[in-house]
Amino acid sequence: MNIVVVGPGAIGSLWACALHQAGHQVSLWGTGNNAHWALQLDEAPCIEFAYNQVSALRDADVLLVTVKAWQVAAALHPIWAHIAPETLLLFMHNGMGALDDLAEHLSTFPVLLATTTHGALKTSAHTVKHTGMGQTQLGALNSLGAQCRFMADVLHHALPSAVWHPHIEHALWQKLAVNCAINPLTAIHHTPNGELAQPEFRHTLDAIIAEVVCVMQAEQIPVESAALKATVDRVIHATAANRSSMHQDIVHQRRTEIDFITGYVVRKAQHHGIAVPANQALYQHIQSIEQSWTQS
Ligand code: KPL
Repeated sequence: MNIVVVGPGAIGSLWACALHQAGHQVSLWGTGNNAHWALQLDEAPCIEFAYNQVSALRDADVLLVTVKAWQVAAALHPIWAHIAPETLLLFMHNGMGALDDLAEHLSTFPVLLATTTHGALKTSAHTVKHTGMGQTQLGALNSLGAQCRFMADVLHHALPSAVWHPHIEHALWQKLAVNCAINPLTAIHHTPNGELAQPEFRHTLDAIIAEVVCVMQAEQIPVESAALKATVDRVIHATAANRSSMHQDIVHQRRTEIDFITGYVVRKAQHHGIAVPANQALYQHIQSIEQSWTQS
């Protein structure tokens, strides 16, 4: 297949290399000015990708969009005109709500959403490490997307495991809940994920999760409080040495995904008239850190 990866950060680069190794014609689209971009995945030979080629966009069977949630609209704005209507759009990012303002654009394309637990780290502009095996779940955002279940096989063949989820919003909410619990706390306290297993975080973690569960129930997403707590604890242990993406963003003074993680829950809670004080406090705390950079 002709595949363009929009936003070759860590996860985008991992998929670009894996899909190339699986035999697809992959090219990259990003913010640089180069016509080619080399990437090396782990110890595999370096791959030379075509970069920012409009012809690749026009010929794309699949656009894999891996920019951060807050970058999606700006990344797609200059390229809409070049994408053929039958091109499958596959979005893979942390958080929810990034596509809400794009509904009109998206309605004419087959659209899929994906969430992955693979770990990837960009160790330089041209090297990416696959730091943890994971699972990718994908599913349809619209009825055109529902006809594209074959993409689960395409992804699975390139980077197992990948599975089709008939209600992808359920999987996205599960991941959102994990990110609500881990990301802001690790960013505020400057700790690796594993520190959250310490008893002093138990009360706050439980409060965050209980609030997210209430909002999920109001959104009619199937959820079980004890199971979600166990999932969060499992992720904390499995990624104990990692710094969460939000922690890394705060350290490097980059805009975080808070508006699409905790902010999304807070907005949904307001809509349903549910109080979410623990999440609200974390949301405001991260926002105030971000604002302090522009003020100084
Ligand atoms: O998705 C993550 C992130 O850092 O954004 C977790 C699961 C918390 C792993 O670090």
